[in-house]
Amino acid sequence: MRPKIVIDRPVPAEVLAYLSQHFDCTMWDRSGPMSDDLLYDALQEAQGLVTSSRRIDEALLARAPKLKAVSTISVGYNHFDISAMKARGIIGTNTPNVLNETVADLAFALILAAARRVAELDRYVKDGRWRREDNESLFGVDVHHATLGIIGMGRIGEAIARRARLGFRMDVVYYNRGRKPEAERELDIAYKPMDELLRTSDFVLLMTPLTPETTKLIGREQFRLMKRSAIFINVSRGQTVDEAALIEALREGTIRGAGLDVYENEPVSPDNPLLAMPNVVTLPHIGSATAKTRFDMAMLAARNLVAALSGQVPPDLVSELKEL
Ligand code: 8YV
Repeated sequence: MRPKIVIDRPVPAEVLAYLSQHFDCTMWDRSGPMSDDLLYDALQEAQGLVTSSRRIDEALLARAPKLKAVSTISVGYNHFDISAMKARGIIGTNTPNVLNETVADLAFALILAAARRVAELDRYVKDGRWRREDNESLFGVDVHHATLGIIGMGRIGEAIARRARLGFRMDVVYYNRGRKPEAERELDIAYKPMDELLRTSDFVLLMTPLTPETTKLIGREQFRLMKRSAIFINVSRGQTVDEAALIEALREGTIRGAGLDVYENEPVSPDNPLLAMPNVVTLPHIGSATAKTRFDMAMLAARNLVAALSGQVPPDLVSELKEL
């Protein structure tokens, strides 16, 4: 009998067809999330789960007695409770690399939009408020030749740095848990201690995975170190920032503006003060969201699950679960 798996969100037909060659698949194909109760029912007999952001903790694992592997369609796996998964011997996989360039593009969209006030001025034109030819009140700040500070120099960080150096002739400094000598040489970027990066950057960009060490990494103290002209960009996870401190920093003019793809709570609440600030560009967590990249991520997640359930080491086994 073929193993049963659950896919708790719609995936492209080609990906489902591939999975169906190997497994008996139950896929949630409606819009909106699959409820916990329906998922728990489906998980009774399942050996595998494909998801993208569902919390994989003891509460879920206790309802999934036959589960062996969870494959997430995301590079981030902060929704994996690693110790709960380890305790039950559950394998976890993610989808690194296929999204690097796509997320780097989006990071630059936020940098440019925040610096040149693209979203705010789009509204200005469409509202019919453009009356004079030129107007100082519409001026922005330069991106080219400015200093970009990247916190988190992984593969996406490198793709952002490459765009900044080659395309915009920016100075790029970075902070990371460990230094990256190869990236420093290849991209001509410089490592800086965090405080120095915060003090000297025109754009501070957060691209770090969410871990206990990076939770609220940027708070009131860090915003105070930044230039008053600094623009803060977050394409990592909302919880890496103290959102109340960010709101305060923007309100009080401690920094100039922000470009955000992620929030403490998602979907962001319509009454979140960030949404009413003209100097903040807000996107709905779409870093990797192009049709091609989302397809590639879903297919990679499928391949990871096929490997995991056929007794091979999946290509993208998450490192903390490697010694299982
Ligand atoms: C995912 C992401 O699409 O890969 C990640 O870590 O943040 C996104 O690309 C998102 O997790 C889907 O919920």
